[in-house]
Amino acid sequence: MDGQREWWKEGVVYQIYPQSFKDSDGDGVGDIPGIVEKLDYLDYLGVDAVWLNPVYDSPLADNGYDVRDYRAILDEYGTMADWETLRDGLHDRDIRLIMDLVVNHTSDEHEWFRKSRRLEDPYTDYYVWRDGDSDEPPNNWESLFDGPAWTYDDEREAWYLHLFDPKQPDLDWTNPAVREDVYEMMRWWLDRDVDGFRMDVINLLAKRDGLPDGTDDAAPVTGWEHFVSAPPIHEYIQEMHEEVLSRYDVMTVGEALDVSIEDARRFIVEDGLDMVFTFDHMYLDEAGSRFTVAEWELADLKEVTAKWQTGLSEGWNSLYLGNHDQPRMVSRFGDDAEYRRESTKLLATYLFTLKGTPFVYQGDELGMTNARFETIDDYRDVATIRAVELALETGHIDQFDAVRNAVNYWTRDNARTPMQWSDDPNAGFTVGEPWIKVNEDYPDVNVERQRGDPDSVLEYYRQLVALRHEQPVLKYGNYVPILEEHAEVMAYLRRHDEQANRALAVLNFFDGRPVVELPSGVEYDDADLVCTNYDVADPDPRELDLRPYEARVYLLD
Ligand code: TEU
Repeated sequence: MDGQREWWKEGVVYQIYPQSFKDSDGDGVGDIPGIVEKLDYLDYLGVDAVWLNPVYDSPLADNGYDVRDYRAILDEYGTMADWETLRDGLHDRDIRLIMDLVVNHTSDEHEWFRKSRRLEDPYTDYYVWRDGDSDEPPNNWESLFDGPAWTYDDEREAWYLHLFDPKQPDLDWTNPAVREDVYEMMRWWLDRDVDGFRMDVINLLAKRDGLPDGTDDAAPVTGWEHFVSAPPIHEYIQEMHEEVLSRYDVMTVGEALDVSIEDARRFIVEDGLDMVFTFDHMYLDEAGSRFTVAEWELADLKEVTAKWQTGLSEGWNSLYLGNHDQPRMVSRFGDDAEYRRESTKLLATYLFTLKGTPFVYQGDELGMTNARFETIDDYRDVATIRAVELALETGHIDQFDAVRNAVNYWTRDNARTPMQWSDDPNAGFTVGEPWIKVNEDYPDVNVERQRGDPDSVLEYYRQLVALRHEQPVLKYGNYVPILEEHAEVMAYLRRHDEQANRALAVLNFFDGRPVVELPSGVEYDDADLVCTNYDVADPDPRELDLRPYEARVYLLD
């Protein structure tokens, strides 16, 4: 059952990281007028919505995920009037605007926190404060950015919780006044015609009553089981729905770390979110720390794909292979050297032919790759810098070189290098000094070069966006895996229960040349090849002699 038809089930979302998209004034930092300059590019891509990473006033300790004022635009990014111009420019082109909602924490420079640490009412209990000895944190929880999740505040002479950086204190969601203030802020934006929210770490808002010590040794960080999808998280989201979301026609997608199918189902079916971002596929190459990398296995990718495609039957999936926190998808799941183009197209085909809403991260539509950072000074990401500094400090590593390759692989800065517009200096991103290194491959990989070239990754993405719009079976058809045991090829059908037409995707995930025999029992006589990343002389799907990273999509009548 697909429930109602909705625009966000039928469309494609494009994610913009404002700091790195386009700089209009030469200060080296992307900005809102820069995005406005590129509205026609978004229109040309054909996307239906933009998810804008945070543009709120912020000291940028975590690039905007540390909000100082929810109702103001960061100076470097522009003004509220610029934001309105962007919103209207998007709406004029029938593109929706999804804002980032960051309400697990604020910046420590937010007025609420400044007053809270001075014990000023009504803000005294807006954050998770605990009294105690300055040398003994209230519990053993660790921050997702390394080190303890508690910092002792000399001003208030108490500990405050921060699941991320010390400059990102966690709000106390048990306090009804906090919740009401957040809801009011959400209504404030919705009344300004935003079309929805991407909700940052939405399943971390609730902390288990009593804040017990973490005991799960296998958890990514200590305490995990007490703040990831912990009670009463579902009650909070239901309340948010009742108080805010149900009153507007909007799209929501909650970032849900380590979420189970059952919790995802509850967030969507019972609590009223439209989608969640899941992480199983983002954990496939993890080996317990940011200083190691595991090789991902196709069998595992097939397993997690099937798990969510078939497991969330009452809800709706979000589909993504990269974002501003992740390595570039082609450097991770493809081959970013010899088969950069082919493998990017292959991954894009996977993304666009599954059931759910595809999210495209800026630059992926060009096949942008991980960057090469030479020294620790090249990094900008607080998570990377903290991890390396702490490891050096504690003697866990004795020099950066020992972990350079893994750090280079994982650093969130890979996704944050400037968008590559042309082969002008700095990829046409800025005429100034960019805030972060530009990826050296820009003379080759850029919009200007790819636009209009029928073989380019960019034109391939456009074709996929259009295909998605045109073919109901790609939107609503169910996922039926085939060739499940094949070591190199992933393949599946998309099928409507009530209609005869189907789609077939065959994806060679490696650089070999597998010969594939499709299972019998499916009628291939009227197979129409609608999308592929190679010239195909013989489109008959019964004779599949695949080339490296070859992808084919057929419609079957
Ligand atoms: O991300 C949540 C999160 O846990 C990731 O940052 C994760 O730690 C990272 O992927 C390392 O693997 C969200 C935002 O997307 C991220 O940019 C913020 O830094 C974080 O929340 C805090 O707001």
